[in-house]
Amino acid sequence: MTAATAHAHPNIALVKYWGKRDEQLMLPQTGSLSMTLDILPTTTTVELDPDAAADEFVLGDTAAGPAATGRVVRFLDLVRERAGRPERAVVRSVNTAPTGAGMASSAAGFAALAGAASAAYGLPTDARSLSVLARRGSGSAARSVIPGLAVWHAGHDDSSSFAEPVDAPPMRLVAVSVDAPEKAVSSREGMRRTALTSPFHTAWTASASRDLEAMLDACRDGDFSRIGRIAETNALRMHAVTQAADPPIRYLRPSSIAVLDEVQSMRRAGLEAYATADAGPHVFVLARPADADAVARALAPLGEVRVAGPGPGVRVERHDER
Ligand code: 2P0
Repeated sequence: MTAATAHAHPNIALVKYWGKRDEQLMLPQTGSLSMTLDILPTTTTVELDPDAAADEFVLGDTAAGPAATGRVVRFLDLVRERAGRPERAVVRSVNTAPTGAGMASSAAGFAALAGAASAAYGLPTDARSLSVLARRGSGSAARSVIPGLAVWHAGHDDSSSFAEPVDAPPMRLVAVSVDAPEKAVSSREGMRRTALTSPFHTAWTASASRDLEAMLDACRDGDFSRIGRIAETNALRMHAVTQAADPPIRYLRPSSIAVLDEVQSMRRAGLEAYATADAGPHVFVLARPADADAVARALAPLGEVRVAGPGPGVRVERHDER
């Protein structure tokens, strides 16, 4: 039997991905930029079993449900096709993100699965190959392969759509998990509905492309204030385009808005911080390292706070063949 284990972390986009150009290949309409975090890692082991008739997916201590298992099996089918190997596998994944923290994302999960499956089936494990492969499981997983700040190039075909590192000034993200129900509309469905029905969708893709260019400039200049302003504006534009869908999609809850308001008043009081939020109610606040604790203290009454820094990319451990 051959087995491999990989570790990966969640990432939060500072310029968001919200729309696919090709659902089959998981090509995004626009590029995006994110920070891979140093908290809440996922560890995944893939063990090939030549005698098994089907793949098995164990999440934590229990067998995963049919939807999650189906996504893993489709991903392994792609790996088997690329590797030219037929073996089925047992996939064991341990996610340290507590349920409801808003970071039980598929990004860390598919980045770790791409790493472990590539090593187990004998595919290349360099960052670019893993980023291309992880993308096929979940778009944002392409970015969790990369440490720290990562730009995911939209690309024009399978091999040109991958993430790579970007230099940026030292920053922290304060995760604020608010008290609110989890999203009712998945990102995948949300993106689809937005593209099909939101009259602002064309404006969104144009502005997201401009935001990415401006963000890359700001990162090159090491300009924290500009990075923060672009991130907050871009996030609110993403929420605006989803709210204009039919039926409307609203991910932000009153408890999320309270955090956005508090971040604005912090700035007025001279503490520089900027907010972003994904397809859920939780808010992530960008701060300079020296300000992160003060920002976390100010936001603690509004939710459960965790201070995250830039984290490592995917790490692969190959096990001995037995
Ligand atoms: C992002 N999100 O850039 C955006 C912003 C959520 C809001 O990528 O369909 O799990 O698997 O490619 O990557 C979440 O969507 O969606 C996401 P699929 P994914 O982080």
